Amino acid sequence: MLPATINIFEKAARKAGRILTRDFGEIENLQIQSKNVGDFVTSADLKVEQSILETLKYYYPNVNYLTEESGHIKGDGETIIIDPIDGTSNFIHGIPFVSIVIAKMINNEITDGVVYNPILNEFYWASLGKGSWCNNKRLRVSKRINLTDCLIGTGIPFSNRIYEKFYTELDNVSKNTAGVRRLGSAALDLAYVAAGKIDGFWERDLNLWDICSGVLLVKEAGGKVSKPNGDKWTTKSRDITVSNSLIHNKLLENLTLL
Ligand code: 2AM
Ligand code: CA
Repeated sequence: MLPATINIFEKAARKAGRILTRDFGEIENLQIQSKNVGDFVTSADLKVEQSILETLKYYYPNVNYLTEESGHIKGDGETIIIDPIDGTSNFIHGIPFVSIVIAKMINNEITDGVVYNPILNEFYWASLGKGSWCNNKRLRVSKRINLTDCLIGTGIPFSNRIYEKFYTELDNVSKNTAGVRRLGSAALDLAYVAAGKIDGFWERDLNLWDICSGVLLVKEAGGKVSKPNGDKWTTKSRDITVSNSLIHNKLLENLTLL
């Protein structure tokens, strides 16, 4: 049986997922605005977020809400974090690698999280101490021990500040692994590490709504989460490295040069 929180998150995600899927089929009619260079918001992001908030506020009227499109909505107690569409650029281009993210955080610890891709019908969820799952199937990270056999995900930074550093790391990781993937939704990248599809992932300058659920998915599937310099990852960290745990140190060796 699903934990009660996940049950409610699933209800909100599936309802909002129908809006996302409908608009995915009509992408030529989307209204698109640019928040920053390369950072877009569509009418679908706003509608999906409103739908999720509407469902959740019925069950959780008094919690804090931290969302990608409305920012910090004041309240007290625990916080619910929402990214209505992670992978907005993919969405705009009709590439079905997109997800809805909803997570619960208590005292700066993620306790429950979902990542839902309504186009591919993949519903990932994790709850503290209850494991990671996708559509009723328990997830485990991969068992690969040699970095040279591993497929590693990443995201290309949007900030000029870390651009050069990233290309040094990309050069290292490309030379020492079986390949690098840049899929475009950090939330799904982390879910894919939890599912053992890819063996690790790193990216810098992300927001908590991109990675909140994914961090718990990776941990509950037996993987490891840290900062790229090896320090402990916290909900305040903007940079992240995750892996199947077996290759973690080897992967970090490629990231900590600068
Ligand atoms: P989004 O699709 O919700 O915007 C891909 O590398 C990841 O980076 C996605 O999770 C994406 O989330 C996020 N992202 C997109 N634009 C960004 C920006 N300008 N700064 C930081 N992260 C961004
Ligand atoms: Ca996002």
